Amino acid sequence: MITVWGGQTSRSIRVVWVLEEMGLPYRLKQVDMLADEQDPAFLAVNPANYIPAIQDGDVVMIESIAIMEYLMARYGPTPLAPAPHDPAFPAYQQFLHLGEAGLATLLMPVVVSRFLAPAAERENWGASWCLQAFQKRLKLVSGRLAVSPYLAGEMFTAADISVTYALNLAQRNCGVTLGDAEQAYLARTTGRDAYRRAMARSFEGVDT
Ligand SMILES: N[C@@H](CCC(=O)N[C@@H](CS)C(=O)NCC(=O)O)C(=O)O
Repeated sequence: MITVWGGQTSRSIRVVWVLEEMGLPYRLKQVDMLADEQDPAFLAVNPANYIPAIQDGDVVMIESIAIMEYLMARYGPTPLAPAPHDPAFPAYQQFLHLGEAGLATLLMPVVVSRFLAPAAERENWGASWCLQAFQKRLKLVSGRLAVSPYLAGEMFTAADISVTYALNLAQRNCGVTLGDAEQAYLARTTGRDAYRRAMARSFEGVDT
């Protein structure tokens, strides 16, 4: 059984969403990243103390996109991951990684400045720069959605799972206003049954 260590509104939703799309059994353990003390069992899995992480038999993995790629490769094939010879593959690969490396990562300084920094440090140059860089890179998503319903093309893939998390985070916690095309796109991706199940599981509580 795959164990996912995650949190309710964290990047673990990407992992749980992939598991739900693929119909794989898993159990979910909630980690409170703001707690003063962390569960030693979790720290044994990820001594760097961040989520998501998975345990699958002897395999331990950290980093949401890497975990998604592992699950799709180990338990696929799945339409979530187009094969390398598929014409959709280059765009798939690009947007799968853009979602974290190019978008969500830039939002972390914005989130911690807004919600965790001392009042005097909330408005800071670094966080403003990150937000501007995010807006610039968002043009890649908007341009793609102007010509296709999903980021890899006609079909929903894991690239959409990756980028949907980043767009939701931007809207929810960073004051970013998305355009009509991006809103319609989010309605398409988050309207999927597997997303609804993943959200329900993530908010359900702790699996033993
Ligand atoms: N690049 C990592 C980012 C992970 C990350 O930033 N996780 C957040 C929750 S969504 C976290 O645990 N933050 C607390 C920390 O880093 O101390 C991934 O995609 O998994």
